[in-house]
Amino acid sequence: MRLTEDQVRQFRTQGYLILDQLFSPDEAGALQDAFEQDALVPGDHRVIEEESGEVRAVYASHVRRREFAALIRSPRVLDPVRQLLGSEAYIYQFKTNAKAAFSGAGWSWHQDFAAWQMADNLAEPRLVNVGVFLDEVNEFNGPVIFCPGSHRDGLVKKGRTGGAAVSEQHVDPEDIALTQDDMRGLVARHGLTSAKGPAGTVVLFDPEIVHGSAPNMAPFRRRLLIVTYNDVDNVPRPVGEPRPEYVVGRDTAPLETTVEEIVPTLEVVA
Ligand code: HL5
Ligand code: SIN
Ligand code: MN
Repeated sequence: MRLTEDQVRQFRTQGYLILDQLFSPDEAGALQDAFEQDALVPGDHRVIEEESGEVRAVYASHVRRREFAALIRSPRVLDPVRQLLGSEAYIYQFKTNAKAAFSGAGWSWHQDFAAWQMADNLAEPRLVNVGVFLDEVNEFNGPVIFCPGSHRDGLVKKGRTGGAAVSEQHVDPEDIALTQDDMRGLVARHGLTSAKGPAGTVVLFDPEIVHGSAPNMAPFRRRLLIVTYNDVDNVPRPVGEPRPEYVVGRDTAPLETTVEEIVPTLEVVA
């Protein structure tokens, strides 16, 4: 699996790239079922929305469910990731942002690398985010909105914004949110675009692209899985205690692609 030159150019200039239905409806169905089960497992890796009591995010499902272990090693994602990084890769973070129907809250405007530089003392933005749509994403259920090309300006600001209640489980984008003034300038320069498509669609995006999303007021949910791969030579050097392993992976061995299927093919018994 290799990206074309055009696709690589699009990723480098715009900071994101959509791969329409990279996974089949059957595969998306298997991932939905696996997530449904995994979202029942309580623990600090599961972030609950204060207002609605609904699940906001679930971290590290790839260590609990074989479907997600197969997904992160699938040549359909791992090959393009290594191509874009030009290096071997490991899992920095694995999360699913689940936006419940009618109530799922939004995510403030932010840049991911601002969180990882601040919280993990990560040196370089040598990561690739792979967003996998577990559900169809449309204009109604809170798609991720990108400020295309904004990754090329580098970090707009460093450190916490202040004001927001700080989550102990993860860095909520609210903690590092860009201001209205920041956004006015960025949008005047770059405009906005959103990532939409059927379940099974994948969006690759840069760790410095400015992004966020609105609440979900539609009667259908929007579960977006995001796998963040890091260059194996760019491991974080936290000052003090590292963050929990569910939020920042510690297995930095180069990932190998697998022939394992997300939906196992049935063996025919003679
Ligand atoms: N929640 C992530 C973390 O590492 C950071 C955010 O979208 C990624 C900004 O704690
Ligand atoms: C979202 O799930 O809409 C936001 C994704 C992100 O910030 O990584
Ligand atoms: Mn983000």
